[in-house]
Amino acid sequence: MTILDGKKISNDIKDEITQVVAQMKANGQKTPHLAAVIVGEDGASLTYVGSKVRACARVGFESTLVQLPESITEQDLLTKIDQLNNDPEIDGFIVQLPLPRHIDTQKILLAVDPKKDVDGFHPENFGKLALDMETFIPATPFGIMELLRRYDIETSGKHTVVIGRSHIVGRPISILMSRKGQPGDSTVTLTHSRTKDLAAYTREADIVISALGVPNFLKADMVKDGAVIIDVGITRVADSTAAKGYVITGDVDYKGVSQKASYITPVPGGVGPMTIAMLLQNTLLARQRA
Ligand code: BQF
Repeated sequence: MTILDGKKISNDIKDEITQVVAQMKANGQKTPHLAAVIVGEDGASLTYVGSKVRACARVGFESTLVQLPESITEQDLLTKIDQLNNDPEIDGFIVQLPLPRHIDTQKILLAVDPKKDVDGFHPENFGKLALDMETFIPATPFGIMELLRRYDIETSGKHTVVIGRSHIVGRPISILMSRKGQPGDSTVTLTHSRTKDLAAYTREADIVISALGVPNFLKADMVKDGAVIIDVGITRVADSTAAKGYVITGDVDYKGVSQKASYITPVPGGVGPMTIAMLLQNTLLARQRA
């Protein structure tokens, strides 16, 4: 069994980006600049944007954190997005999700200039992904593909079972794994909350990608020997013995499933850190395409 070390691979990618940025600066080119918009004070969201801003500093990018109150109106948020769209200094930006309930997320994502949409959530970019056109691949699916690529895991002709049909992970990764190429060329089954006898699918899977958000959902008796296991779950589970009062728990019962897996991502330190690295990669691409 090989642990897919997302922490290490994400550091390799950040080192590679650091080198490219240093060269850009030496050539007198503009430094990539990412902006992150956060609405409200959700603890997990603040942690995530904090990681993104720190990662920018680490590779030599400029970054701007736009913190807006929970009470902001949809119109005022749209105005802020318009400013970022039209700011030549900003190469790419993200709107940290989830947004407060009084704001229509679809309307906000539609307002982001697709050329600066480094999360790849704009419908134009999602459509391009489905059609094999140049786009920004959403960071989490992009990170999963990069892990498979860097560990040289065979995906061609394999049966990949995805659990979860979210717009951010399940749906795009199912498209990417079925596209031509390596990684890709997989036969993909997309399962979800209405799937009957889900274990019948996962037991037949060569590759399982779980993006469900139910701690320890996938048990050893639900996977076949030698399967590749990608755990995208990151649920905070209360734990009074932990320093922060919670532990981050994946969808996979790691202890049991790792006994059968050929490759498996840990949580934390698997897909999560790759997400941050690929956001930086997309920001670099936005600068290079501008
Ligand atoms: C790790 C996210 C759900 C909803 C909105 C490293 C991250 C997480 C885990 C991280 C995530 C999840 C992010 C680990 C960004 C991934 O070591 O396991 C990094 O920062 N993520 C987000 O921005 O929004 C989310 C999950």
